[in-house]
Formats: sequence, C-alpha cells, structure tokens
Amino acid sequence: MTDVSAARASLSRSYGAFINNSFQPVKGPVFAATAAATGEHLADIARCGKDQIDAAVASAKTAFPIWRAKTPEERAACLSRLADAIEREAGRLMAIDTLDIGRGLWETGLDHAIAVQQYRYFAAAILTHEGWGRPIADGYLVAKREPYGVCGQIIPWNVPAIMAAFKIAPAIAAGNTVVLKPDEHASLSTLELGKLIAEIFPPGVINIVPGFGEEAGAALTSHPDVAKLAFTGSSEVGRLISAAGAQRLVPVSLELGGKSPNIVFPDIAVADMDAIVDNVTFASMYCNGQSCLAGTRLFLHRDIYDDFMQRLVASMRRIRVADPTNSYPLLGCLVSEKQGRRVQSYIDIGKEQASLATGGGRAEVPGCNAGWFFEPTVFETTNDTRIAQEEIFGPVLSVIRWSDYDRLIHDANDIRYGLAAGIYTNDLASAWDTADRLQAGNVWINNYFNLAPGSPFGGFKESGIGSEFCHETLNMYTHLKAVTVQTRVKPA
Ligand code: TXE
Repeated sequence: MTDVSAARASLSRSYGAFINNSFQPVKGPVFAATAAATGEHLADIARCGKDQIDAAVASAKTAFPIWRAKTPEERAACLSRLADAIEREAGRLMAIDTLDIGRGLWETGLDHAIAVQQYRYFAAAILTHEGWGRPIADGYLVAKREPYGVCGQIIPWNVPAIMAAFKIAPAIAAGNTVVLKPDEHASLSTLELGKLIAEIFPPGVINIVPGFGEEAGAALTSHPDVAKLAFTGSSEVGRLISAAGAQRLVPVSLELGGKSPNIVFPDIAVADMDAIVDNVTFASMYCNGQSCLAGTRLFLHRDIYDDFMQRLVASMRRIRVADPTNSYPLLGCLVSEKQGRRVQSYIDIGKEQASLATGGGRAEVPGCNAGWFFEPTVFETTNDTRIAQEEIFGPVLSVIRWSDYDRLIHDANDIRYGLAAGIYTNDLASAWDTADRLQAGNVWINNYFNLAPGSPFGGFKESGIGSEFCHETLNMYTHLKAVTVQTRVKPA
C-alpha cells in the first residue's frame, strides 16, 4: 500500500541542482512544485541558469575520463544497483510523481517498474555491446565503440521516471557522463533520484539541473563542452534542439510528438471485439492521453463501425475519473493549467468540426479543485480535421470510418508524425502488408503499448530521430573508431 502522506513528508523543502553528487545550496531564483490535483505547494526548486549549467557540465567533464575508464562490468554494476535502489524506493517515488503530475498511482507505479527494467536492460546490454575486428595484411583492424563525453539531456513531464531512465541508462552504460534537465512541471522524482545516485556513482557522472526550457535548457543545448544532445518533448522544441546541435555539429537524438493510427479491420471476430475495445480505450486514455505513443486516431471499418462504437462509448463511460492518489485504476488530472487549457481548446474545436460521441466536459473531483480533470472524450470525424491532425495530449480520441484499403493507408500516413500504429485483424497477411506500408517507428499487431525491453522506440517523420529502449541505442551514445595495427613498420 503506497503511503502518499509519508512520500509527501519525505520531500525536501527545497532542491538545488544536483552536481558532483551533492545538492547545491538554493541561493538564486526558485520555482514552485505544486500538486497537479490540489495545487498544494510541494517544494521550491532552483531555477537554474547558465552558471549552474556551467558547473554541472564542468563536473560531468571532469568525471568523464574516470567513468569511461571503468570496465563495462563496473558500469553495469552501478546501473544494477541504481535499479535495485529505485525498486526499493518505488512506493515513495511513484507517490511523488502522482502528487506532482496528477496521474493515478497505478500508472506512476508502472512508470517506475519500466524505469527499473531500463536500468537493468542497459546494465546487461553493455556487456554485449561489441565493436568488431578482422585480420588485415600483417596486422589487424579493430572497430571500437567509444563514448562521446558529456551528454546534455532534456526530458518532458508526462512520464518522468521512464524519461529519466531512457536517457540516463544507455548514456551511462556506454561510458558517457550526463547533465539531465527535468521538466519544470515534473522535477521532483528526478531530483529525488539524485539522493540514490549519490550513494552509487562516482561524483559528477550524473548531474541533474532543474529549470526552465529557455534558460537551463537553452544553456545546456548550446554549451560548448556538451558532446551529444538527447531530447524528448514537442516537435517545436525538437527543432530548436536540432538547430543548436547543428550549430556546434554535435549529434542529436530526438523523441517527439505523435498522433498514431489504431486500425480495426472488418474481419475481427465478434468474440474478440470487447478485448479490442479494451485495447483501443487503453491506447487512447492511458496516461490521460499524455503519451506520445497514444493511439489517438482510431480507424474503424464501416462493417463493424456501429457495433464497435456502441461498445467503445460504453467502455469510455466506465472509466473512473478520480483523485489520482486513490489506489485503483483511474484517470487522474492533466499535468498543468497550460495543458488543461490546450485540451479544452481542442475539445471546443472538436465540438465545432466533428460529432461528439461521448465526454466533452470537465469532471468534478471532490477535494481536487486545482486539477484539470476531463471526461474521456470521443469524436467521430474525418482525418483532415484539426482534432485528427494535431497532437492534443489529453483524453480525446478521434474516430474515422474507413472502407477502402488504399485510402485507409493514405489517411493513416497523411500526418506529420510517425511514431506508432496499431492493427487489429485475424488476417496475418493483411496485418503484415499494412505494417509494411505504415510510416511509423512502432507497429503493434493485435496489441498496443506492448513495449518489451529491447524493442526499438523511435519515430519516423516529425516524431524524431534515433531509437531508444534497445541495443541499438548504445550506438547512438557512442562513436565508432577504427584502429589499424600492423605488427611491424614497412615502407609506405
Ligand atoms: O513541451 P516542451 P510542453 C508535446 C505535447 C504537448 C506539447 C507541449 O503535444 O502538448 O508538446 O508540451 C524543455 N531549449 N509533448 O510545452 O516545451 C522543457 O523545459 C531547451 C510531447 O511541455 O517541448 C522541457 O524540459 N529545452 C512529448 C522539455 O523541453 C527546452 C512530451 C519539453 O517541453 C526549450 C511532452 C528550449 N528552448 C510534450 N523549451 C513526447 N514526445 O512525449 C522547452 N524546453
């Protein structure tokens, strides 16, 4: 049983930047971490600027040769110990996230389980991250993988524990050091991670610098000693990060927005329909729709449309919208007023441009007056409307009726994003053909959100550059060096 009050009481009153394994005294400007649902003040957080970024990068730069010299086994051992520590503290950390961002405890608990899995995955993966070699005349050619150095990493607020793990685990496993900027709406659990890191890693290997995007974020992305940039967030800011990387010619990996199609074929068995409805509901409402992977465009074939819609609406209406600190599956609130207003404006647009099937209003949750709670909302629409084309990042699903297969493929791909897609059918051949034709980095057949550790996670088109979560990610955090050895010097 998660004790939310104990987790609340365990928070520090204020948090400075975590640099060189200690929290800096809070001297300059701060911003408040407030509970998304109740507005309760949780802690003050240092609003870091250039000076703290300089100090964090300097610390990571000093730590780099020490960390890089560790064997993969030693690095893996530290990551495993971090995983164990997070697992021990998971009850407290998930409650802190729930307070901070307003998502239900069952979801934030899942976040920390996935985070633990990530640290363990990369602890194991680094042991098999090999270069290659081959004999050449009178010698040997070795292609070895080397870390870049200091990685500047910026993460968003939606799943902070997962995002921190996605960034820290592969970078650190590969021998880099890190300066990580958490999101200003969700810094607490990442800063708390600092307390665990200090017990395990040498000083300076992982530094955490809270602050705003245009200040701390921009200072980090333009810092001359940062050798690699990694970002998860909006496509708009992704462009800025990419430009900053291009300016200094450092590699940039980006994981950006999505507006993923979830396609139901007419051949599905009636007996499977409720399970598929369940999947579709989860795909669109998990994380309150605040997931880049969310399946927010549902393409339903006309032959099953009416039956499916009836069940879908019933499924949406069964979802409980409630205080996120309650301990059963439910939808909590959105992270902030900014996101709340954004979602409200899209619902208003939807009411003008499309047909509302269910939801469409805010939900009242006693005791949570500050929270932006919404009813699960479903619109029937076409693929060209704004609610079908733009990433809403809230509990809003657009349903599109389809009949012609080629037109379906055209519409599913007719979007600037390309992160994920779902397909439901009993016909393996059409599932495979469809997966082949969809422009998405992740295609799930007869399931959704099924991210087994090691499954590449990355976007096509404006959804990003690079793949996280998998062995390949280690290549993203290393460059390849050829070393050619000849056993004796010969005339050239
Ligand atoms: O994102 P931002 P926001 C999408 C989603 C959401 C929208 C806006 O559609 O509604 O983006 O969310 C840092 N230099 N996603 O405004 O601004 C910022 O401090 C350097 C999808 O919250 O991109 C934070 O740490 N950094 C996404 C991070 O970028 C800057 C998850 C994300 O903030 C910066 C989140 C700058 N100039 C939102 N400006 C996903 N892919 O999952 C901001 N930041």
